[in-house]
Amino acid sequence: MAKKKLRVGLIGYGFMGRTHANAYKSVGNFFESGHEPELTAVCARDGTRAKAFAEQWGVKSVETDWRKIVARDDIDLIDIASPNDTHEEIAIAAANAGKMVACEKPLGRNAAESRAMVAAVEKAGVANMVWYNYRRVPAVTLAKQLIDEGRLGRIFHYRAKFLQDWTIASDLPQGGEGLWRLDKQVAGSGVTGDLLAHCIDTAMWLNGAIDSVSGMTETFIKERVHNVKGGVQKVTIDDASAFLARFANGSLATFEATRYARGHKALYTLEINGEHASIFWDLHDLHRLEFFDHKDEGRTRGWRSVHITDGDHPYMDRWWVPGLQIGYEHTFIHQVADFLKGLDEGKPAAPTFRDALATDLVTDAVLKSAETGRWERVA
Ligand code: SOE
Repeated sequence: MAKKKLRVGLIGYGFMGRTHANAYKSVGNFFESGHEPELTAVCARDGTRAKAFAEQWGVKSVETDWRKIVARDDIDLIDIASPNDTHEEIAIAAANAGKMVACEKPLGRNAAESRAMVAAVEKAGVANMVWYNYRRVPAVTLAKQLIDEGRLGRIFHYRAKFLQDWTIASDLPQGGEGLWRLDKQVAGSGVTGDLLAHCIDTAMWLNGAIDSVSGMTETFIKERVHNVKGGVQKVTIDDASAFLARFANGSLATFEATRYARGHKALYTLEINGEHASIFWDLHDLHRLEFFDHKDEGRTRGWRSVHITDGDHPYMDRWWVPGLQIGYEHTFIHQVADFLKGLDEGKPAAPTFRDALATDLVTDAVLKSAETGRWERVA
């Protein structure tokens, strides 16, 4: 059967642009679908570098103005992999032009921006998704299956952290390429929107809605040279952010993210303690799920370290042979595969813009609580 082309216009060619391009190119080799992505255009302000990206990744054409790519008739999906301050305007224009929209996380710099984006895609009735890729780590997807099957029973605790150490140097500038995550005007917030947003998305997927939060943030380096504005400027992002939370299901949670945990590069861990069983997962060892089941026979009961590489594990029947693991880039391939499946079946692929708005409502509440010093309800 002839496949329907999904002509992608990719905006942004940085780290995330590469993960997305790789996913579109690889997905068809491993997952069947009636839709076949084609990298039709890439857009970036620097035409020479956009051209180099296009040559490397086999993208058919190059634009330097995102409005042109949105206006093109030969594009079905606009994929936004550019810095956070561009998401809202591009997503709304794309939806208004009737395009499907995929957007890097966080959806908006704050929930107000995300709300406007949700309204635009829902009004236009176009397919949409946000790249919260860690849901598609097979071990994390398996955790979701186990929870949904009731294997953990009532959940008491959720614990997540995302630790990095790349901004400790006080002479690291803020702003511009590779460093816009340090510039609040562009990023919206620091680690709250960049790292905790991942933890929150996974947490709400696994354990339901978050009702209220009590947060604290800190900016350890108060001033940095600004690559775009010039001179030494105040740093206004949060370098570290931690919060307590109450979930709607009555469970309690702690969340922590920082870029000042010397020695940790991307240590995203989560632990869930239920009445019957507990789960622990660590991004540095992403193909393992640690599982403790109290129902096991007492004398040999203990934490099992399950190697999530067998054919009956989520997504793994599409890859190599049992025992051989996959990695970070595969989470993006899985996300495209699920998006294509959604198109085949006429169903939305999660997380949609609306799902990602829920995350931004939590990050807004965390930042507000850090300011007020009070518990805040999630709007
Ligand atoms: C920040 O360093 C970052 O690249 C995030 O922006 C990504 O979302 C995360 O997956 C890895 O870390």
